Amino acid sequence: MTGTAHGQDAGPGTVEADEGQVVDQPLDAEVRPTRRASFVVVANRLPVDRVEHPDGTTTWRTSPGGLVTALEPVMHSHHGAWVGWHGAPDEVVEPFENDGLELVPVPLSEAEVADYYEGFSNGTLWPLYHDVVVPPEFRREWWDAYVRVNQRFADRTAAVADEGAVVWVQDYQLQLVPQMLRELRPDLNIGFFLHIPFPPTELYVQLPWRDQILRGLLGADLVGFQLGGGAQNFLRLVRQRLHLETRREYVHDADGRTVMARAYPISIAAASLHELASSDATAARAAEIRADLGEPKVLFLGVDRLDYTKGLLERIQAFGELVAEGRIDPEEAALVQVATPSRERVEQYRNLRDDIDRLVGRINSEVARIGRPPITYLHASYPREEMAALYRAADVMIVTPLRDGMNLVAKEYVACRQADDGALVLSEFAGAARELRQAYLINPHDIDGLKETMVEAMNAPARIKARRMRLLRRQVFEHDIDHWARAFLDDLDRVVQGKVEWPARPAVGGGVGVGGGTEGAVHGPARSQS
Ligand code: GDG
Repeated sequence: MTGTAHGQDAGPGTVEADEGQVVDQPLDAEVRPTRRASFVVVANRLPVDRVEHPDGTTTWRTSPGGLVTALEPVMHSHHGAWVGWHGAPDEVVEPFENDGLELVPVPLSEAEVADYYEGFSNGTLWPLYHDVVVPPEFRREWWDAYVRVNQRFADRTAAVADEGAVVWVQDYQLQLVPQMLRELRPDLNIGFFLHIPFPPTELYVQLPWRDQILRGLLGADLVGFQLGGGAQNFLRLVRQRLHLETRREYVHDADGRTVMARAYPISIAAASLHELASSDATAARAAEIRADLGEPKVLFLGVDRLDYTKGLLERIQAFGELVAEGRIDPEEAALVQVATPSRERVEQYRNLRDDIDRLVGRINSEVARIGRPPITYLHASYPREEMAALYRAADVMIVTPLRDGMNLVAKEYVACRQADDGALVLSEFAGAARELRQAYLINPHDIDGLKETMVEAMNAPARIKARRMRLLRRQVFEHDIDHWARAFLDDLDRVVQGKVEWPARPAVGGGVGVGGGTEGAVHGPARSQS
């Protein structure tokens, strides 16, 4: 397998760089979009990467990643704009059009990348929201940068959004944007979706800026979470910390607006991924992968960003012990682990990489025989086609996060099945476990349990696997990315059109909401005007 960076060739979604030019302007200069848009996505990163060619020319190419994978189909069905960082620090790039989308680059200085992105987003919020798997750091200069950069995102979004546009803000890096944007543009309809878990209140309240972030999110009309539990945590905090009235999924905000908080489990473009996996080229590549690995009877596969939340060490440890104990014969079974490079300037990620290198090296070296090592560890990023071939080739997919908002890899594996074969071993701490009940569910902290389940999945009779996979496939194909986006955008529309009634308070007992407010009153969720 070749570890090429994916998509090196110019192809669809590639534009020449006479558009998207670097200009000599301050970072906070006013932005001039080429046109205004009625649908705007705001995310930390633009869905493109710049490619510099040997002849000195540069192009922009559609880039991979969880969020991009998730939103691409939605953006293409709308004529929209996308606001996000273009990936290079200390550089101002003019808005440009790519593949029918207006792209609005948000510049970040080198220090802001360190403080807003690597610092507050990935050193404070990411671990805090993932059950403090590693200790979050609370640094005031990181928070200051987070506020400043969120304001810049809000300013740029306000410049590109048309009157009354729908703006969909994405994820934990931009939680202050809804409120900042509402202050600038009360005419906008604002949705926010959090891709990672929203933590239990006991953990969340550690955050020194807990109230500011809750207020930031409440600037949206609709706040979406992966799971109902996240929405519940948020609603509880809004009551406890901000003393606002909530009833069922609704918050009655101080300015008289109704904000809805609800779960929208994200998914994948299942049909198009299945089509890719079904092609002759993918079939040939899948066969080639198995041949290169020595035609194992059972091919285990792991695919993750290299992140401490993903349970990579637990999984590799479990596989290594099964090999050492002779319960997995390395002549007959192999593990391929793809670990896509991620956040490499953050210390904990560098440490994790070293730990995995050591563990894989130890396991492979302990199998004292000449031939292929039992673990093929690939610290690289691959094209979509190669991912589809890997998924197609694998007999047992192992997804073991310690905490994960959803986990798209689990759904992608299911979508790539050609028949009701294969087995999915899935952590109960991935959001996906709520929907994929027929997976082999495991607790990744319980290495013995994980080992038992890996053996069970490996040896399960075809008929048992088929029954499970049939149900998994139905779930994934019936709840795809279009379903997710439609559900969110339809609800956003209902909230802003005033179709969602502030629920009447139940007569006695029951009722989720507590707190002050007008007893029994029914408010239409008025759209706030300036
Ligand atoms: C966050 C949340 C939530 C990985 N390596 C390659 C590659 N990938 C793709 C996978 C998948 C995506 O990246 C990873 O998505 P996940 O959902 O597994 O995880 P996060 O990156 O942590 O995403 C997560 C998600 O947002 C969406 O809301 O599910 O819980 O943490 O699509 O296939 N793609 C290619 N080459 C690689 O080497 N092309």
